[in-house]
Amino acid sequence: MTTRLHRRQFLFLGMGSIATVLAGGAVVRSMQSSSRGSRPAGAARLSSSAGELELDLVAEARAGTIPGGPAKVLTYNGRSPGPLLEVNPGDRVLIHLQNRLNQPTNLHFHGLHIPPTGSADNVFLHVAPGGSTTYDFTIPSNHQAGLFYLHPHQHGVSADQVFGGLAGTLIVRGALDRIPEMAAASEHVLVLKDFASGSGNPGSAMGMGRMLGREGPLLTVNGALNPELSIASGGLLRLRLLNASNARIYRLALEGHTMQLIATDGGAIAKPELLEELLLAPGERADVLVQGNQRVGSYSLQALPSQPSGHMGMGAMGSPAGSGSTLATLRYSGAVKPLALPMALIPVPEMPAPERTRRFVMGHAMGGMGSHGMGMGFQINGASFDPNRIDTRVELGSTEDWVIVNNDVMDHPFHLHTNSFQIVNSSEQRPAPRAWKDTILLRAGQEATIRVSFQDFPGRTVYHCHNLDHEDLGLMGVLQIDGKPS
Ligand SMILES: [Cu+2]
Repeated sequence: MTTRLHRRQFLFLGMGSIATVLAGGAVVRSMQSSSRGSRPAGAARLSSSAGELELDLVAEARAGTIPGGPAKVLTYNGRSPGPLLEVNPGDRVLIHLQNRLNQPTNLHFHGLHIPPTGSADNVFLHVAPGGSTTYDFTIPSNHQAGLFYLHPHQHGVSADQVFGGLAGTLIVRGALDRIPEMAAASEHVLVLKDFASGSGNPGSAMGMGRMLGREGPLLTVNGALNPELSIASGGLLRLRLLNASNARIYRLALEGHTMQLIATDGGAIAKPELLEELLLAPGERADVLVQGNQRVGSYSLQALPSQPSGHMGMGAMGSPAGSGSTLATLRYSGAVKPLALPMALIPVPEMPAPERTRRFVMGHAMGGMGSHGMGMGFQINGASFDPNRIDTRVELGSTEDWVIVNNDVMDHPFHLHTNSFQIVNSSEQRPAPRAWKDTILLRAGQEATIRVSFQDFPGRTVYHCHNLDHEDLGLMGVLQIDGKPS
């Protein structure tokens, strides 16, 4: 049975500013392919029509096609990454998930502000091998435009399944896309994911590899090695980046070019911010604009050597050594009348004052605390994940500051489900613009304060490390949001 949401859901995410942008002469990107009725299997992109997106999503292992890559890749509808879904605020989404894996699975809609319960973003739902279920939810009418991430969240095997290839993307269209300069840009979604080499064993890692979080040596973009992107001289390229890797942290730079940051995990920022390079931890997204203002030629999108903290000199297992790796190649092709950068994007409202502050300390303990008896248990505030225990109880409608402390020798990207947050304080030196985030990287020894309002949706949800091996080994807590939806 599925729960249907007939009610429109509302949340506070700066609607006043969206109305201002709409009044400014917007261009609506036209929607392609209709899904209603036809539900084409195997399509690379599926867009909603008439307020609904319905699709079958089949999770299964297929023969790998990455040169030098694993013999088997885990796919959605035969693809890794799976189809790109494109919806509008207010749309109903129906996903018929079929599990053709040999282990249970489920879906998490990373970053979406939808209920954590019923048949929506419910990570406590499990779909047995051979089984199926229907995810059925409505994108709130005032949801932020952004890039969101579908992936399995089956505790204990999340990392196996994500490292094996399961990932999907979902775009919510909105005011950001209607800003004329944005509408004029050409857009590419880039799913960054590392794969094991053919000789590696992608599934069920044990011991150290699992403790550090598995990284593979093959750095793919949308499942391909070094794909080509084209940009016109004078043109504007919008790159929508998702780190769908299990553990790898990317330090990205585009040869010969700067990037302009326009959106973070949960949506747009107020104005473009110049970036020389971009750090992207697992689960994080970034939207950048690139101007085609250099000499005609080819330029590489590079993954520069990251600086893992890891006191044991670890955290980059399987990383290419030395200088950067080329992830993709940007090639100039044609010319257009030079396009300008947008001057203003979407204001990010200041959050209400917090009603209380909590502290979350991430670390690990030796001695079989993990749910899989690996002799290693990751913990938050001294406890490994237990789905039957509520770790944190908050009131619907309240605002809190959470101090997240990484007391460990490894890096931990902290992710909160259901509600986006703002970073109010961090050990990073560089001041960051106010932004909507759902994942924040904490290097070993770092701490940060995030501010979150628990809006619209009561129920049980989770927060965890997005190094998914760490999550599977216990670095996750249960959040209960008490209250009645308004
Ligand atoms: Cu971690």
